[in-house]
Formats: sequence, structure tokens, C-alpha cells
Amino acid sequence: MNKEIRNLKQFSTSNDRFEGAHLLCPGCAHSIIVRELLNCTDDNLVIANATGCLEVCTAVYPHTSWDASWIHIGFENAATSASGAEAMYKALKRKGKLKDPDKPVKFVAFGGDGATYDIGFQFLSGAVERGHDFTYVCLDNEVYANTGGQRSSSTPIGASTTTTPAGRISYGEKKMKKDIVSIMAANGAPYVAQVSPNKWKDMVKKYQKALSIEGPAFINAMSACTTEWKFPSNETIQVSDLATDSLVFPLYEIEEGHKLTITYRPRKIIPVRDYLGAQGRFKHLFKKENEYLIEAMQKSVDAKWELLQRREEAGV
Ligand SMILES: Cc1ncc(C[n+]2csc(CCOP(=O)(O)OP(=O)(O)O)c2C)c(N)n1
Ligand code: SF4
Repeated sequence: MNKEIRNLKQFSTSNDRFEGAHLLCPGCAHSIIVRELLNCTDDNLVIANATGCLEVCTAVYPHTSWDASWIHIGFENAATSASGAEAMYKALKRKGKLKDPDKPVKFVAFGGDGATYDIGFQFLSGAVERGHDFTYVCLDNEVYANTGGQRSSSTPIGASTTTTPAGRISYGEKKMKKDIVSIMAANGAPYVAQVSPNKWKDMVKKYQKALSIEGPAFINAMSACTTEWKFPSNETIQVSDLATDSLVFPLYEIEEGHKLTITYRPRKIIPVRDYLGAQGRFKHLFKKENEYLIEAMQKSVDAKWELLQRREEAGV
């Protein structure tokens, strides 16, 4: 059952399933994203966690930050693991073998963008296609952070990473970020959404919706990474604000594959360059010879926003 949320203080102090003691970098957004999900429901949870920063930093033997059923699974298999546990649970229920069959259980998978957009992509697609009742949350920090910052198919154009380093002959990543939300909607997930930790109420509402619906739900959570994005660790929420207010990371949901709703409209839309300028990974774009890329990125963000608004109006 969804928890009643009154205010941030009550919400942030009522958590008892994810400990603040962990080894994530100070300022890492992963913990906010996870904590909110674990905090928004009273139901039992079975959690599958792909290899990545979250898993490595929250379960260092003999310690664990998780007070919930938690499975560490390979880099590529979080969706497989959560959907397998869900199928087993249904089978045991059918056979009358559950101790407490009326206590609701929710199945959740967490994976980074490397695990989700790239290496676990076919397993996620298969689990969604099979229609398992689970929620998949991608901790989207746009890079393989745990292994030192290699690019993924979520890395935005222009970002400097260890495998797309900016320098004399390159401006960094050459490809646009993959549109995983549209892909998952087209894959048949009845609920997909984007969330960001600076909009905590929006995030909670979407988590609660995702956990309540029957069938697979996919949430793409922007997770600002102080280490790889290169910003001071006390600016996680400010950088997230810049992402949502510049519309680089728009907040919306898609129900039943087509009904698109924008859930946050900035009162004042800020230029994309303000978002880029707050992070070291885009520093080189402000050199004269690369400035054209900032213009191109602004145009691309404007076009995507226009498209989202038209899709919302048209309901298709
Ligand atoms: C099959 C496989 N390939 C590579 C690795 C090494 N590996 C572990 S974590 C990781 C990067 C994880 O990146 P991401 O999924 O984006 O999560 P993040 O650490 O950024 O949160 C890699 C490459 C592995 N564990 N298994
Ligand atoms: S490297 Fe990035 S994602 Fe990993 S723990 Fe640090 S801030 Fe979080």
C-alpha cells in the first residue's frame, strides 16, 4: 500500500529500509532515488540490484544498507532476476505455499544506465514484453561510473568521458543520448516516466503509480554524479534543478504506451548553457571552436520539448 506523504520532513525521517551508512560518494544522487522508492510504500519489497555503484557501495561484506529482501545480480540481469522472483511468487501463491498470501509484495529492479541502456537492455526488454508485474528503476548518471567513467548509450553528446575524452581532436561523446523512455513505452510497458531527485513529490507520485499498476513499469531517474560530471558534492540538487529547468531532462510520464503527460513545467526555462556550465565534463564546450555544439544542443532540447508538448496535446 502506498504511504501517505504529508511533508518532506515526515517523509525523509520515516524511512527504515535503506540506511544512510553506505560508501556512495558524498552528494551521490543514487541514494536519494533509492531511499524515496523504499520510503513510499508499506508493502514488502523484493529488490534486484545490478552490479554498479549502488550495489558495490551498499553491500560491503559483512555490512549492508538494505533492510529489505535484496538480491545482488550480474551487471546485465536485474530485470531477469526481479521478473523471475515475481514469477516464482505467483506460482507459490497459486499452490497455496505462501505463509502470508494476503501481504502484498512488490518486485523492484535497480540498474545504472550502463546496465540498463546497454548491457541489460535485451533482458529488460524481454521482461517487459512478458508482462511481469515489476518496477524497473534506471539510475541514469549517463556514464559507467563504477568502473571509472566510460561512456554509455545514455551519455549526452559533447560529454567528456574516459572513452570519449575531449581534447585537441575531439569534443567528447559524438552521439545523442538514447531515448529509453520512448523505447520502453513502445516495448509495451503500461507505465513509464522520468524522475529527478530535486522534484521529490513528483518522484514519489510516479513511484507510487508504478508500484500500484499491474504489469511492468519503467522509471528513468536522473542521477547527478558528482565524480564523473565534475561538480562540487554539495551541488547535487542545484545541478538537478538546472537539468529540469533547462529541459535537458524533462519530467513526464507515458501511460498505456501513448498517453503522455508533462508533470513539471519550469516557470522560467533557463538556457542549456547554464546546465552545461555547472559541470566539468562539458567545460571544453565553452572553447570558441566548440561553441556551435552548445547551440546545436539547445536546438535539440527545444525540439524535444516541442514534441513532448504536441504529443501531450494529441494524446498519441
Ligand atoms: C558482464 C559484466 N561486464 C562488465 C562488468 C564490470 N562492471 C561492473 S559495474 C560496471 C559499470 C556500471 O555502470 P552503470 O550500470 O552505468 O552503473 P553506475 O556504476 O554508473 O551506477 C561495469 C562495467 C561486470 N560486472 N559484468
Ligand atoms: S561515482 Fe558517481 S554514481 Fe558512483 S558513487 Fe560516486 S557520485 Fe555516485
